[in-house]
Order: sequence, then C-alpha cells, then structure tokens
Amino acid sequence: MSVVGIDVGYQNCYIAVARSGGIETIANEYSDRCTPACVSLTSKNRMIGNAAKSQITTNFKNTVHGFKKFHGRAFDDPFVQSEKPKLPYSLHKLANGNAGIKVRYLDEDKVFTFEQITGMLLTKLKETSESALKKPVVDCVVSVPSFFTDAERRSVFDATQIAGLNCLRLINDTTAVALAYGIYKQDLPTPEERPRNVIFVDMGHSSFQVSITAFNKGKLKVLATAFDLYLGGRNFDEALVDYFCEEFKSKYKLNVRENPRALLRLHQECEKLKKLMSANSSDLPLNIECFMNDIDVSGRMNRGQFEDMCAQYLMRVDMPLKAVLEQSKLSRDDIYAVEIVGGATRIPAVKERIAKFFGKDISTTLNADEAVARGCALQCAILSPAFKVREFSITDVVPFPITLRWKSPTEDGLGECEVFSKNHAAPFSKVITFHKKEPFSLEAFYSSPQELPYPDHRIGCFSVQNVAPQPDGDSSKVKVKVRVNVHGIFSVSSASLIEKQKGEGEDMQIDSEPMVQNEGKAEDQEGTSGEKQDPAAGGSKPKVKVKSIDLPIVANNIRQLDCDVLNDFVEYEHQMIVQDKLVKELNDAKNAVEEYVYDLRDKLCGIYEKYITEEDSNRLTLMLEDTENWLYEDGEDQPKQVYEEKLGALKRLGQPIQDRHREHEDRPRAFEELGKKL
Ligand code: ATP
Ligand code: K
Ligand code: MG
Repeated sequence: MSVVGIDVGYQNCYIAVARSGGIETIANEYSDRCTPACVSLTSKNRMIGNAAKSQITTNFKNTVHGFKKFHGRAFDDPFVQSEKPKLPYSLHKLANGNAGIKVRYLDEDKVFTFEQITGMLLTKLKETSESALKKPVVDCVVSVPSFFTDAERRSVFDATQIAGLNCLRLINDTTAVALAYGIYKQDLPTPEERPRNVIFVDMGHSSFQVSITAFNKGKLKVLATAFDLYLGGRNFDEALVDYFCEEFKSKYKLNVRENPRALLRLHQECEKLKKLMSANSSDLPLNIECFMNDIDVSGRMNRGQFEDMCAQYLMRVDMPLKAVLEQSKLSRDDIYAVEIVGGATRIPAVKERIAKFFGKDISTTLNADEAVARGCALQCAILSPAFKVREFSITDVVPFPITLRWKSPTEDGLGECEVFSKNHAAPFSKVITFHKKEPFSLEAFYSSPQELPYPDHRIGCFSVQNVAPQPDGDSSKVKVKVRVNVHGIFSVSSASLIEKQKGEGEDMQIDSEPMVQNEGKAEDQEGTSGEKQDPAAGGSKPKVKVKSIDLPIVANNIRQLDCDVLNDFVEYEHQMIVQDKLVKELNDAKNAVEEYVYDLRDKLCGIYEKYITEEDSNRLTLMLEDTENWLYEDGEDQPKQVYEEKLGALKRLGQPIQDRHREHEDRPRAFEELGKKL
C-alpha cells in the first residue's frame, strides 16, 4: 500500500512519500521536486506540470493555470467573474451553473470542469509518485486551504476520484504543516502540562493562511485559523506587472495589456525579479528581448521601491495574525514560536511584518516549500495500516459555524440550531433527536455569511425519508447524526427511527459525541450507511432494549457533481491517459530513430572507422542524412510502426559494424582472461 502526501498548490505542487527511511519529498522526471499546477491541452495530447508550464506563453489559450480557487464555484460567482478578464484561457458556464473552461483539445472544442483539470494534475502527480515508489499508488492525503468551504472541498475530493486516488483525508495546509512540525518533537509538554502554542503562517502564491496550534506529547489541537483569501505572491507579481506596463507604455508606446503573450512573459519576468529582490537590495534590471513588435524592453527596480509599491499588501499581513490571537484568546506571550512556510514568506518585508507583529524572531525550521506535502505524507502514514509511525492525534477546527434548519408542513413548524460553532473540534459527529410523523428535510448552511469566503452560505439539503407515526398515532423518535468528517465536509450521515419509549417528551436534543480519535477507524465508519446508534448509550438514562430502523437520506449539496457525471469523468480520464501514452510511445519511437542517426553518424567517423570500408561508410552516411531530412519532412508525422521499421532498417546496416567492433574489443580481453587461467 502506498503512503503518499500531495500538496496541491495554486502554483506549485509537491509530493512526499513514506519509505523505510522515513518521509521524503520526491522529484519528477525533470529532477524537479516542484511540479507546476499547470495543464496544457494540445491537438495530440495533454501536457501536465513542467511540460505544460513551458507552453504558457505559446499555447496560452489552452494552457490552464491558476485554477485552484475555481473549485466548487459557480460561473456567476463574483470571485470567478473578477478573475475572468485576467485569464488567458476562456471560462465557460456549465449546464449546472458551475464554472468550467473551454479549450481546444484533439482538434475539437472541449469543455472541462475544474474537477477534471485538477484530476489531470493529480494523474500526473500519481504517476510521478508511482515511478518513485515503483508500485501503484492509490492511497494518499491531499492538502486544501483551511478556508475551503464544503463545496470547494467536495470538488477537490471529486478530482482525487477522477485521478483514481483513494484520498484518505483532505487536510488543511496549516494543519499538515503543524503535523510536520510536531510529530518529531521529543520535548513536547506532557498531556497534563500547559500545551506549547505555535503559530503557523503560510503565504503561497494565491493566499495567506495562519493557524494557532496547541501541542502536547502525542497530539496537536488546532485552536483557530484565519486567512486573507486574496493575499499571496501573485499580488506582488501583479504590482510589478502594473508598474512595468505603465513604464513600457510611456517609454516604448507599447500596450502590453492588449497582447496576452507579452503580458504572460512580463508576468514570468516580474516573478523572477521579485525573487531576486528577496536576496538583493540593490537596483536590479529587468530585460526582455523581442518583447512586442520586435522591441527589446528594459527597466529597473529595487527592493525599497518594490516595498513602497506593495505597501497596501504588506499592511494586510497583520489582520489574520491578529484574528487568530483574538479567537484563541491567547496573548503574544503565550506563543512559543512563529513558524513560517510558503514561497511568498521569503519576501523580506513580509517576514519583517510578521516578526514585528509578534515581537519575536520568526522560525524557519520547516522547509518552506515542502512542509505541507511532508505533513500530508505523515497523515497518510498515520492513517495507513501498512505503515508504522508513532501515534499522533490531530484535532482540527470547523472554520465557519454551521446551522441546521428544519421544516415540516404539519408539525413542529420551523426550527433551527447551530450544530457546529466556530472553531468547534473536527472531525466530529453529533446526534440530534427529532419527534416526527412524516419524512422531513434538514437544511444545512453556514451561520455567518459575512465572514464566509464564499458567496453562497448554503451547504446542502438532506431529506430523511420513510418516517411514519408510531402504531398508536404518536410521533416517532428519529435520531439524526450530523458530522464534519476527516475532509472537513459536513453531512447528515445517518438517521434512524427509534421505537417509542415511555416518558420522553423533549422536542429536540443534541448529544455530543466526539468521533473516535483514531481517524483510521473513523474512516472505516465512513460509508457504512447502517451505523447503529444505541439511543440509550451515553448519558445517564437507564438502559432499555430498543429497536432502531435505519432511514434513507437523500442529500442534495450545492455545486455537487452528479454521481453519473463523475463516473463519466473517471472513464474519460482513463481514455485521455491511454491517448497520452500512445502519443508518448509514438514520440519515443520517433526520437529513437533520430538518436540512432546521430549516434551512428558520430561513430562512423570515430570508433567504427576501422570496421567499415570507406565506400560502405559513405553510402551509410548518405542514408543517415536522408533519414534525418525525412524526419523533418515526410517523416514528421507518421504512425509509430513507420518509425520502428525505419529504425529496423538502419539497425540492419549498423548492427554488423557494431558487432565487428565489439568482437575486436572483446578479443584482447578474452586472451587476457585465458592468460590468467593458464
Ligand atoms: P497557495 O498556497 O496559494 O495555493 P502555492 O502553494 O502554489 O500557492 P508556494 O509554492 O508556497 O505557493 O509559493 C509560491 C509563491 O512564492 C510564488 O508567488 C513565488 O513567486 C513566491 N516565491 C518563491 N520564492 C520566492 C522568493 N525567494 N522571494 C519572493 N517570493 C518567492
Ligand atoms: K505549494
Ligand atoms: Mg501552498
């Protein structure tokens, strides 16, 4: 069984795996530990990761990047609409109202959902981990931002399904980091002692996340999270882009914003410049050759200027820091350390701002790029029965309070109750008791829309079916279990009808029961629809034998992919994988011909010279030249078999020379060995 952790970033993805030696971050086929979150569709295949990134400026209409925050969002969503004009590719409104993209793929107009796009990215990451582990990868843990709401989480989860992964947990970025920090610490306070409180700060490309976590030996408990949804490295890039667009307009009379390709190039160069400024406070140049209309452009910038330009963003760093402290009711003195991760925390002014806020040095003990993936792999190892790792319990929070509302036409009328308060422990289940004579439905929604980083406060509607009165006409007692599961997703997970009991008149009651701490076990419960809830268990009520009947629940979540549609996507992903494989085999066959041509030509004037007559050599060289020309002309686009035959024909001529050469090389060695024996 595989143990894999995947950090799906807005810009950068990382994979960590557990091997006998421990957790390690692995590199892809480009020897790069970072795989860009980028997918490029072409007339022949898909390119994903590094190969796609190199297509950003050339195949810009069909190269998708910066899509993570479109998960689970409607096309009409204000965030989607505000991003739309900035995108080089086209967004599309899907039949269900969700946002999707429209691209050219295999010479056709195609619409993909973001579940599919992230599915493609995950397929690539899965393949990368499979080639590192040399075995199939199925089980994994994937990170999501802590502020992702239900719809966004379900959407990412669906993407894992499309890629054929079994996602054991969607874990919050900052919680993964906390796990990577805490699990190896030998000196954590005992459970009886005051916990060690650590702040984790992650500024990535798209957003800023902060959490405060309490550690004791063998456990961590997230106390609070806060975030700035729109503060990340990309804001700093955009500030530079704005500046240079203006400068190039006045200096060269260029309207960069009208040329998507030039704009994308400027973005890339500004990002490079931004990174250089982190290490260098002097004046730095920005040069782009043949930028637009054959004009070479250049500009300059230094760190001081850059910081002035970005003052509005730097100012926003404090807010989430303040928010976590307030929520946790801790003071700065209660904080043991402030650990920072995420690429954009390398900006010196960002670091200074955080240090100044807490009045202490910040720690960079974790790998800023890889900590999230490592935490994911550690969580996967804890959840996997196949891997031995020290026990470590993780309690996360419900970031936004959740309310349940019910209505039935004839009884009770309307009622509602906040089932999960802000920062309630998660994962967690609760049982709610109703007295009903007929089927009823429960609406779940986020209680405080004003703090929600998502425009729709609904979560879903859950109808509890097959409810009937007791034989004597009285209401039946219905126990409903609501939960926030390991993925941070809310559901009404089960309902059962309890045979009438004497002396119970209450309308509704909530029993709290924390989920089994070992999340591995909690995961097992998932999906067992007939989870039995002994109504007499827990509490001080006398034990009575009762009968409980499971009731079906029909869930209707907002922006949820249809089950059939999801299955079609799984199937389609398969087809695309096959197509990519065919294209790869074809390219490999073609490259093999080219390589053989170059190799043989070199050797004919080198080591093979003595083993072939001049006449034959000239004839062969001519043939090699012909083949090379053919590869660029008629042979540009041929079926795989044609390349294989071509290679075969060349080898029939090349092989005898190679054999003569080898024979000659081997002969003295054979004599030597014979000599030793004699
Ligand atoms: P998110 O967490 O928002 O989903 P991500 O995980 O893809 O995004 P990271 O990989 O943590 O993001 O960080 C990428 C950002 O960090 C980019 O904006 C990148 O330019 C920036 N960055 C990386 N190195 C440096 C550096 N040395 N100086 C300044 N910025 C940097
Ligand atoms: K990342
Ligand atoms: Mg990140």
